[in-house]
Amino acid sequence: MQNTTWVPLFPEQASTFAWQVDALYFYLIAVSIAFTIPIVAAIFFFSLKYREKEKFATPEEMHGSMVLETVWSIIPFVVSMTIFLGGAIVFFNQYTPPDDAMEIYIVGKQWMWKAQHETGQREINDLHIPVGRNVKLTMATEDVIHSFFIPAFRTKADVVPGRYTYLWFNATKPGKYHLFCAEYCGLNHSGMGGWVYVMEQRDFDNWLSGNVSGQTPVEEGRDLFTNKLGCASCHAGGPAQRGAKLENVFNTDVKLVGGGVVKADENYIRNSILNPASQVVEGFQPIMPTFKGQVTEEQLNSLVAYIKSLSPNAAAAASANTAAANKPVAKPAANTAAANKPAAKPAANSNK
Ligand code: HEC
Ligand SMILES: [Cu+2]
Repeated sequence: MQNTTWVPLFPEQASTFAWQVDALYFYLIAVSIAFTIPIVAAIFFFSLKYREKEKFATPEEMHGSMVLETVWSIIPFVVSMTIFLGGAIVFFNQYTPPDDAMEIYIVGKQWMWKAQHETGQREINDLHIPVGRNVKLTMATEDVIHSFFIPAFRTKADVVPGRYTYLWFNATKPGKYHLFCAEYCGLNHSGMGGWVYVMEQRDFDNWLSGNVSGQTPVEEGRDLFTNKLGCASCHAGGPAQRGAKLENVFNTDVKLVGGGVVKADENYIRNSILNPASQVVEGFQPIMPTFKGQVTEEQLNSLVAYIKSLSPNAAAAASANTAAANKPVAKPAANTAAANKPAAKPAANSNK
């Protein structure tokens, strides 16, 4: 079955998560049915069996049953734990982007989705991605809360003002899939959507090279950093600089004035640029001006990409992994199972 699914009314299953989410969903329905039917049956049965047969009858005294109580405590406990475990495993997997993922920056805005690839290509309301690769979206919004939703991938994440949120997926079949905004965001909310194009790696490479790209995010970030925003006047590098060291800072623990320690991830860098006084690096004065209101979300993405590129170790590790992941995948099914270790149930893949 290529363009339909095994369940009527359901969108196609086109990512490694899809069958897991569906399986969990049907499990919940099965559990609900398994409890509802006996309960309703018991209501009818008992209301008939114990209906009033004579006026003012005195019922027999009952002293409870240990066995009954134990059974009806343990069974629901086990059932609810399987729901919890299943949900937690799928959730954890969905919201922990793998390190080797190809990165794409997404900016939501009333009422469109803007995407930028690592190579610089930009697109609006379209997203081209290769099949069988881990793709990580780093998402921000220029205005209100939006929510990035690809039903066929069974994944969704809110895009929240003032911070980055992430989404990742691994598409399993080439095709064209709906992309929506799933958080009511004003007048044209319903029009805020488009298409995700999942392509064979070769077609994707062609698409990338066939599309004019401006500067890559890293190049644009460097330009902003050294020329347009004057960050380099304090962060030029070397011992004499007034600003904190930015080289090799990404993904390390940074000590802050006041004793805290934070991990220098994308949200930290973003916050350092917009609210520098809120997290001051140990040993420095809070002299860095805020750049709030002076940079767009897209420029922020570029600055973050540039600062990440100053940590070649973190970056090299990532790109080595990317190169490995680049190789055509011979057996997508095997890949799928490996990518979803905890819940890998190859049998469920056979529904494709
Ligand atoms: C007036 C000098 C000055 C300018 C201009 C400046 N910074 Fe800073 N920056 C600092 C100082 C001082 C610190 C360390 C204290 C702090 O955390 O606020 C810092 C800290 C940082 C940090 C956290 C670094 C770490 O090691 O944890 C980042 C990221 C950063 N700056 C980025 C930028 C960017 C991007 C720009 C340009 C948009 C910029 N800075 C412009 C002085 C400056
Ligand atoms: Cu929206």
